[in-house]
Order: sequence, then structure tokens, then C-alpha cells
Amino acid sequence: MSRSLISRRPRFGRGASVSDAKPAPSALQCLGWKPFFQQQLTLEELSDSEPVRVMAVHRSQLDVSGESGDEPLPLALLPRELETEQRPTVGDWLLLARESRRPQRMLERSSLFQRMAPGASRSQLIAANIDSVLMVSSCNDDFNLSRIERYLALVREAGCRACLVLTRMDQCDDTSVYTDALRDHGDLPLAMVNALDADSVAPLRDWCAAGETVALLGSSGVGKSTLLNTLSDSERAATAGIREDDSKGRHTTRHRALYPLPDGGLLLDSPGMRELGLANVAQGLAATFDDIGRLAEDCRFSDCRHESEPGCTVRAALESGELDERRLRNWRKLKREMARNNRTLAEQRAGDRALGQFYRAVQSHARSRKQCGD
Ligand SMILES: Nc1nc2c(ncn2[C@@H]2O[C@H](COP(=O)(O)OP(=O)(O)OP(=O)(O)O)[C@@H](O)[C@H]2O)c(=O)[nH]1
Ligand SMILES: [Mg+2]
Ligand SMILES: [Zn+2]
Repeated sequence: MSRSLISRRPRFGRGASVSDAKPAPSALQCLGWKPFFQQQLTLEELSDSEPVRVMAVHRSQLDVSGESGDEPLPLALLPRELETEQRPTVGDWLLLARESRRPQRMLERSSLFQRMAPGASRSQLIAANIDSVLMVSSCNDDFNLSRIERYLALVREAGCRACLVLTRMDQCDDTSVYTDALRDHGDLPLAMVNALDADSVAPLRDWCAAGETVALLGSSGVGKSTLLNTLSDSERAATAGIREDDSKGRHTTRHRALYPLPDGGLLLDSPGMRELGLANVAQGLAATFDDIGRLAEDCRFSDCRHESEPGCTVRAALESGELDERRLRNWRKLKREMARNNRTLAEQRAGDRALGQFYRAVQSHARSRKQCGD
């Protein structure tokens, strides 16, 4: 990770007069430091510790960055028995003791992205303290409205702003296929771009302004790393061509990492995720499918399942063509998936608690035997 891009600019921009210039963002602000985090510090912490941001998570260390630059932080310095949500992930802010550089605590997050870990019964953290998400898809076979709705549920649950970016506009003869398909998402900002072209991606720069942390989310091969390279005007990340037959990518990016942009924003590049299982996203789902929620309010029965009940306004909207069948199917599918995953996580937590109690009981029994000289 290059330190040089985290600008330590003078307080006033070059050439500007002292009276009209806005103070340039500090190094910490360029890393996404905001009043929300500042307010969490006690006076003692302000003097004795230094906030650093987690830029990448590796097997045995974190890459962190702060006012003193980049440094590795061995994971062995963190408490061992942290629950999943308490473990630092990319984007988290930690306080390090100024002298010893030991981690003191993690700051409360402004947002958190997580998914059900593929093939496991646990959730997996993706990133924290993200302001906006660029949901990336391409003008080709990758485009899938149901997947976009899945991403949206996650992004809205986290309370982040969302923008849909469709790459490969340069290879597409008729973009109306995509704009027509998105008619139910009229309030979702949309950018159609050639990710290889700096002018074409210029509208995305507003999203990545100084101090903003922006995550790129999308399948492998849609051009996430290409966008990072073009927006940062350098070859920060490796990219590779997609398969000709099905437009699928080759999982080129292997690690999630935050990259500082020359203008002071931060971009999170991630590996393309094959699965993005949803759990605990009730609000995000309601916001993504608010039209169905509004229709359901007028159903005759408050527990209407919108199947064959009389007076069902959801089915009526389906029959009149006002509501798309695919959208209703996807809403049902995501709700079922979330309910199933919520149950799995609740059982997992109960199991963890029972195991914790068991271990504590064994430890205290062993201690008391030792004290008795057994
Ligand atoms: N013509 C054209 N090619 C693009 C565009 N966006 C991406 N590409 C190409 O698509 C290929 C895949 O891009 P990547 O940036 O590696 O995709 P990614 O989303 O980072 O993929 P993973 O790292 O595997 O998740 C590269 O060969 C890019 O040059 C675009 O808008 N137009
Ligand atoms: Mg990539
Ligand atoms: Zn109904």
C-alpha cells in the first residue's frame, strides 16, 4: 500500500488566499475520519492514543493506516476470544497506544456489511464504516435484476447510499435493454460507463470525494479493479479478461483492501463474491421492495400470504401487470432465505453461549481443585 497517496496537504490549498480557502482535509480525514468517530474518544484517549484505519486484513496481520503512515498490526495483539462482529474488518477504526502501538479498542461503526459465510452457519464480515456502495454489473450476461435487489437489501440495511454502475457500455449497442429493465428502480442512481475510460467514469468521482469511503460490490469480471485503476489513475490492482462464452470473470482479486484515491476518497476493492447470503436485513428488504409492502397493506387479511386469499391487492397488481412476477418471486425468495439464515445464526449463538458457559465451568472447577492442592 503506497503511503504517498494519502496526502498530507498544507492547511490551505496552493495559490488560495488565507481568507477564501477552505482548510484542506487532514491525513485522517482523507482516511475517512469523521465527527462520528471523533466524538467517541475520551480526553485521555485523545492524548494517549492514535486512531488508525484497517486497510486490509491478512491471515496473521492487519494493514492499518493513520497519521503516522502505514504499519502492520499483528493479529496476535488482539484479544483471542472475540465474537465475529467484534473482530476488526476492513474499514474499521482502531485506537493504538501512541508509544507501544498496541490496540486499545475498536470504535463504534457507522455501518457494517456482512453476509452468511458460504457453506457455513456463521456470518462473515465484509467491511465497516462504508458511506456509499457502487454496485457494479456489466452490460452483458452478468446483468441480473434479482442479484441487484439482493445487493440493495444489504446496502440499505447498512444505511449506505447506493449507485448502480453498469460497465462495458462501450461494448453495448442498445443500452435501453438495461434502462427498461430498471424501470422499477427509478430512484436508484445509475451510471453507465466504460470502466477503462477516465472521462466516462468521471461522474463516479462525486461519490468518491475527499473523506468518503466507497465500496465496489459485484461479481467477478464486472470491472471493479478496472474502476479502481481508472479512478486512481494508476495500476493499483491486477485485472484479467473474462471468459468469452459466458462473460464470467476469473476471480482475479483475492483480498479485500481499501485504496486511498488521489482526491482524498477511499475505494474498497473486493474479490467477486459468488454468494451473498442474506441475514438480519429486514429493514433493507422492506426498503428495497417498498412497493410490495405498500400493496400488501391494502390486502383484506393482515396475514395475507398473497397466494389465493380473496381481496389480495398484491395478486391483483400482478394480474394487472402493475407488479412484475419476477420481482414478487425474488422478494419471497429473499425473505425465506433471510428467515432461514436468521434461525441458523440464532441457533449458532445459543450453541456458542452454551459452549462458553461449559468452558468457564471447567476452568473454574480446575482452579478450585488447584487451590485445594489436588
Ligand atoms: N471494454 C471494456 N472492458 C472492461 C470494462 N470494465 C472492465 N473491463 C475488462 O474486464 C476484465 C475484468 O475486469 P476486472 O477489473 O479484472 O474485474 P473485477 O470485477 O475486478 O473481477 P474480480 O477481481 O475477478 O472480482 C478486464 O479485462 C477489464 O479490462 C469496460 O467498461 N469496458
Ligand atoms: Mg478485481
Ligand atoms: Zn395479499
